[in-house]
Amino acid sequence: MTKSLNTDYFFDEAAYNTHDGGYVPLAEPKTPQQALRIPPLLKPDKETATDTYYTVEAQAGETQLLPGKKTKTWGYNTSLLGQTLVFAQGKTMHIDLKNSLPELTTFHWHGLNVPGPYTDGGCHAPVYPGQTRHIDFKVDQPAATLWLHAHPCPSTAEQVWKGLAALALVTDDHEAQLPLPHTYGVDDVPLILQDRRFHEDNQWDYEADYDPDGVQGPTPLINGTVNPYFDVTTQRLRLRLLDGANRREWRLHFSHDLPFTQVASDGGLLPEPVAFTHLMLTCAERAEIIVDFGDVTPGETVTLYSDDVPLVRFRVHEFTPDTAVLPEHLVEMPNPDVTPDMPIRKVVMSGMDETVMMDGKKFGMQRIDAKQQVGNVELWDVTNTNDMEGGMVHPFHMHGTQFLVVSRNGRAPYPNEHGLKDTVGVNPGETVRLKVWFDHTGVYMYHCHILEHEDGGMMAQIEVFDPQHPKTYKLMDMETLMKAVAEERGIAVKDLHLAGMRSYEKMGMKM
Ligand SMILES: [Cu+2]
Repeated sequence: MTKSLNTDYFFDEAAYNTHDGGYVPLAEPKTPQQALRIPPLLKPDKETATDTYYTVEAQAGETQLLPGKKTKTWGYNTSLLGQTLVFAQGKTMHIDLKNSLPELTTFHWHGLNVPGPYTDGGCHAPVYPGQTRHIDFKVDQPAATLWLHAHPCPSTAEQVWKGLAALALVTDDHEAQLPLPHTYGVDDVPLILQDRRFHEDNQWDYEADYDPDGVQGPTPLINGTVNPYFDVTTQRLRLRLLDGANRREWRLHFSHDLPFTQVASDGGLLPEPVAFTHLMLTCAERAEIIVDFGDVTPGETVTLYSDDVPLVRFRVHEFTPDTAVLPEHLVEMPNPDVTPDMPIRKVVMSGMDETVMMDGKKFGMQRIDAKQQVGNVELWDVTNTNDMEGGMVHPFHMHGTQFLVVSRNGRAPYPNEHGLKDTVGVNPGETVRLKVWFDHTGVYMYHCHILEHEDGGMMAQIEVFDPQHPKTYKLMDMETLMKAVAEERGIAVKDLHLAGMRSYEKMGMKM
């Protein structure tokens, strides 16, 4: 067990979202506490020793979030968020992606090592209303908390805001035999951290709340629950934390600074457990933490906060003493050598509001910005040059790979960044060096995961190629997408004004 206890958030305080011009502070809900919703596990259509068959249906519905009128929401196999998928390592998944929404969407598997761009489910893989797309892939990565979310250009942010986000848990034999809590919903509990603003009749209104630097709301929404409590019936609780918000950072800590142990990050187990009292997550990052209630008297409540606002109240009940001790070493980390003679790749995230760009350009769907040979191991230097008004942290995300964080401005990464990651928060004026390799060929997006920044163009794409087997890809184009969306809405293309398009329009650029 790591002896040192980390008590700070590590990120640059001056760049916290609390300093944004348009920052929306969280407020403690005034409505009664309710039991934390646990996303149900999705039942496979069929399962054999080697194969699992799922149907994932994007659908519109209504959800009782506040007393009074239900809120119109979207979800996967449910009215809000989604049912949780389980991907057992080594098995082949066969998934029908069904779109029962009134508009086109895509199904992106965030953190999953699969071929791009169609299986990966970015902007090039739209599923039109009433249609179904089928994907198959072999699960070939370690146990991890991944997620599924919509990723259509340029409406990713709006569709996620409406509710399109679900969990996908990769399992493997190594993780299963570790002394970690494993009972889903009882001592192994996901916490999808989001925020929303409720308007008249308890409805969400993305357009009304639009901010090109990221849409926020004052009400914490945890697994789609306003003001949740959770009944703790075991000494140790494993929380799978996901920053599923469009823009919000979460600065997490428990009442009385109860320490906790992080055991996994985005791509799976950390090489060693790390003890914390405070933990900051940027958009799309995940952390699995073990909270030990051994010193808490049954009957007491332990509260999880972000900054000074309560998120979840853990009501501690009687439990059987648990003496399990985590091993000092959790998993062997892959650390391949960099391929000789490869120049260091440079990526620059710049700007704020409508000026956001990647390498001085806004995203172009039909433009390949970089190429990397499959299997090659390269260093990527990812820089955030945005220092306007103290700047902001941009969470840099790559599709199709789990990378290693090598350094931050030449110094060691944060204590919980020694595992595989797919998203890393980059401070203003900082260069984060990554070690990047891809196992599959394809076209993959990489972008800021503040969802309004990616829709606004802080995004690029890389082709991962195999020189022995060159491929061509049918890449989507804006014209086709805009025509489809206009048709769905029964309006002319010229009258279509999706939020994400405004950043391009204001900069006089074409999508
Ligand atoms: Cu950003």
